[in-house]
Amino acid sequence: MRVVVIGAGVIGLSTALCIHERYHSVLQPLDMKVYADRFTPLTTTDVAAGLWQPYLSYPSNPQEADWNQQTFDFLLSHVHSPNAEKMGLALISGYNLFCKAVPDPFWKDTVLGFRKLTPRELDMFPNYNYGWFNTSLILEGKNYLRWLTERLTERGVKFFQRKVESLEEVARGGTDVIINCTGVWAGALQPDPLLQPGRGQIIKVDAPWMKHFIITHDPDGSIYKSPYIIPGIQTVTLGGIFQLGNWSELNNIQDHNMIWEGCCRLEPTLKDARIVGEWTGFRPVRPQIRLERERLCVGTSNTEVIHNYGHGGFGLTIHWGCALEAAKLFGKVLEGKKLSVPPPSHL
Ligand SMILES: Cc1cc2nc3c(=O)[nH]c(=O)nc-3n(C[C@H](O)[C@H](O)[C@H](O)COP(=O)(O)OP(=O)(O)OC[C@H]3O[C@@H](n4cnc5c(N)ncnc54)[C@H](O)[C@@H]3O)c2cc1C
Ligand SMILES: *[C@@H]1O[C@H](CO)[C@@H](O)[C@H](O)[C@H]1NC(C)=O
Ligand SMILES: *[C@@H]1O[C@H](CO)[C@@H](O)[C@H](O)[C@H]1NC(C)=O
Ligand SMILES: CC(=O)N[C@H]1CO[C@H](CO)[C@@H](O)[C@@H]1O
Repeated sequence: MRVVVIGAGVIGLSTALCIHERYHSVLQPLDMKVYADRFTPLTTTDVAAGLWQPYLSYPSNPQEADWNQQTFDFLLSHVHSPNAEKMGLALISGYNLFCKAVPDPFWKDTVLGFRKLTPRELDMFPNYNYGWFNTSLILEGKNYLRWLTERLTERGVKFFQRKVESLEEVARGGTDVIINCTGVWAGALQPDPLLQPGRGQIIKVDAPWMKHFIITHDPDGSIYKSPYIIPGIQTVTLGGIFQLGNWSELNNIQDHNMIWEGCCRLEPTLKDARIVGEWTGFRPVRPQIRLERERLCVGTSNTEVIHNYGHGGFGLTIHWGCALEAAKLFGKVLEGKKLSVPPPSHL
């Protein structure tokens, strides 16, 4: 069985690992390759703050709520393992701030200790008068991609730096299953009018005294367009930019000033923080994640494609649930190819 995974962000590498873990013992040999034109530290995943945090509104596909929950449970089960530090995984608590009362989010029972802010807590944030406190998880993309790469390398998975021009070219190479995890660039391989870039820009600072995340929410309800501060393992991410449809990969000075001034207003001690770096990235925005099978007929070859892209501003938050779903689809492909495989008991 020859499998090619396109994409080396969190979605590609976690899907590759999940499928390899579940099927390598029943498929001898399982020849898996990862093709990508960018690897860590140059992917969108490396730009993300890595907070476990769905959007506030219930997803239009209810399965996405389950995939978020499965990812939180998977990560929580690892948070006290000896691997957690290498994975870039840690507990983190913090504040969500609003200008007016809002309904509780659908994930309030997923995170730990969700509650509304008290008047004394709100006194710390003069421009806001409603909010939540909870404990969640941080999963830093850079560490996590390195960790996933090590696990895959141990399993004999091979990595190739190349740009895939078409799925057909990969199919002609004699691939049985292509797993398509190309993020915001998926549209270049197969036009997808539903997929758009949600441009973000972030500043990373050295501010080890910041121990809580602080996320403000725009009164008009649009997500990540107002200041947020998210401490990671080494540095703190400052952001608040979300521009739909903008493909500019350059850091912009107006955006820089908006982030810096907004975050310093929220947390004046940041004025003294040293800037470590600044990055721009594109959230793969889509009304729903595309996670489905498609058969590709090229000449005589019969290649199956499993698509897994369009994870917006919550790819780290939802990745493991999606990897589990992709592994289920992979099992169905095997059944279709009459490689009848007993379903692994833990799926
Ligand atoms: C500023 C910002 C902050 C964010 N913060 C968070 C957060 O706190 N929490 C959270 O959960 N999410 C966050 N996100 C969202 C998260 O980063 C994305 O949802 C996630 O990284 C998407 O992962 P991916 O693997 O699909 O894409 P990517 O990481 O972009 O990986 C795509 C891969 O596909 C490869 N590829 C694409 N096309 C081709 C091709 N034709 N040939 C070969 N290779 C190809 C690329 O080279 C790359 O390896 C944030 C995003 C941004 C921009
Ligand atoms: C891969 O997915 C992208 C979107 O993710 C899509 O545009 C592209 O057509 C897919 N490639 C293949 C070969 O299916
Ligand atoms: C896109 O972003 C760039 C960089 O921030 C900016 O200069 C440009 O005006 C933006 N374009 C649109 C259409 O928003
Ligand atoms: C623990 C945690 O932070 N959970 C949630 C708390 O609130 C933020 C703000 O939205 C959410 O993103 C987190 O998922």
